[in-house]
Amino acid sequence: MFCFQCEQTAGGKGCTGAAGVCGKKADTSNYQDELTGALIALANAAQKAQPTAQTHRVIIEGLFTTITNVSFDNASIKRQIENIEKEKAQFGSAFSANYDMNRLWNDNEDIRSLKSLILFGIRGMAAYAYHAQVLGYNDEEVNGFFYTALRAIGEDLNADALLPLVLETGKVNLKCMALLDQANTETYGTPVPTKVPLTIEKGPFIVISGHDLYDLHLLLEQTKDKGINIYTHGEMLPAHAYPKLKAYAHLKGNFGTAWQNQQKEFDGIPGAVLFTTNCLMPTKPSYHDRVFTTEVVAYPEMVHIDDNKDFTPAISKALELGGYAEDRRMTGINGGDTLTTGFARGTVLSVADKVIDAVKAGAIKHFFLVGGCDGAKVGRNYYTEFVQKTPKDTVILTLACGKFRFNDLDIGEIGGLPRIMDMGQCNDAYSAIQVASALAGAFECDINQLPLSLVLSWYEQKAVCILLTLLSLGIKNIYLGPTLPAFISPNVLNILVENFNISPVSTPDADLKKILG
Ligand code: FSO
Ligand code: SF4
Repeated sequence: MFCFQCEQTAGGKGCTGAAGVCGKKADTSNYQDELTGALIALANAAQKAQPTAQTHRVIIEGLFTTITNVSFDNASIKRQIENIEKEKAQFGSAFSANYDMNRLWNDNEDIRSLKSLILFGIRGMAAYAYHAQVLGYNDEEVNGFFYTALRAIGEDLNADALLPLVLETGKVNLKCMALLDQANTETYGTPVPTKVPLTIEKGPFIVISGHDLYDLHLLLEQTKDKGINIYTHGEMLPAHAYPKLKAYAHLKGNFGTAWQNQQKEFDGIPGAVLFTTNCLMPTKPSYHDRVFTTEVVAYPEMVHIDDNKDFTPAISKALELGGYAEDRRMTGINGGDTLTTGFARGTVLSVADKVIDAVKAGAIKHFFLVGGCDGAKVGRNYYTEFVQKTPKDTVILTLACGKFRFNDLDIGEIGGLPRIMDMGQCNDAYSAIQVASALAGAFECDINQLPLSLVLSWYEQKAVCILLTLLSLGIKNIYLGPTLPAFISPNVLNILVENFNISPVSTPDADLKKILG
């Protein structure tokens, strides 16, 4: 196996040998490569034909499956490869041979780096396209780009040809995040600021993790009047802010913190856990029997809820386990009892005048977007410390699961608004971009001239596509950590530094000093 797509890759270089750091076994990794090679062939075969909605679906599901911490299950990956072959066969004479991913892994390091940015970027984007699709939202440009990008990975292209495609990946991902934003808000309403308790009430409960609001909605419907409470986990936290989801009284609160703590937090949990997307970690025996997967998430011998979305197995398990005997007070990383979410573009833009006045009056000196993924590295304390050290006249916008490092902190308010504002999931980077564009418009300047700094944390491939989106918008001076991706070669890094002045995070004090002068 060879895999270097995530931040925790072995030795900061690549996972090889029997298994990856994430627990993905060598044979699973090889099947995922085979799947990707088959997708490239399908994209080639479909070039002169008319791909159907089913072809799009097969491509999107295939890419989504290979994201870190999504699938550990060879059987389901093999089924997907068969589906790709079937789809390809339909295009008859346009048959093309499957691409051997080792050609990519053994390529010149700059070509490999640029193609990896494209491949990992479209993997992340595919997850967003998937969530939009299940709500009935599709975009031809987004769908079409998956084929273009896959074909490019299989072709002999030089750096000059690949570089524009890297930025194009980011540009199309902006469209994809906009599509998902539209799907989520038109279906479930505009998020409103919402306080989310961390206490788990006594009685049966189900914890739902991941990004898919549609799955949460179906689960809420199937569990109402059953005496089961529902708690979000990880990236599902922002769901509490959507009016149509919030309306369910049994959507009670949030369980635990970010993904990398799940083996500890789910240890012996007396409730069921449903994973709708990443980030699933290998389970421990104390809770293996109560974890359920759906969509493309899969784990050997774990009950998978298929497309008919009958959550009965998880519901029965929750009832059987019965939950805690008494209400259980849980806290965030820093001891806080509640988390606040729901500061997506709708809310922030509705108070834009107030925010602009506060900036003009000097009450708000600077905005930070401290967002992205969490992970296990010790160095990630940087983000907690950074937030704690920001001056009182600054505002922290945040999104994705990295915020669990600091979202239970009370660092005060400015003009009636909390200083930490959670904009939502990673895909809600779209909201942050909309807010930044609106501020730039109000101040008649470029986004780069705003008193705004982006301090980002990455872990998996969704962070890759979002980073590419920010670069495609010409956003400069991004701080990225906890370490730079292994798949960025020194030459490609030079390009990023020269054109975008991207820099690795150093220490909170040094970076704050640099930013605030
Ligand atoms: Fe995993 Fe976290 Fe949202 Fe990342 S839960 S690590 S950018 O935030 O993607 O899925
Ligand atoms: Fe290693 Fe990350 Fe790949 Fe898992 S996803 S095998 S940890 S690089």
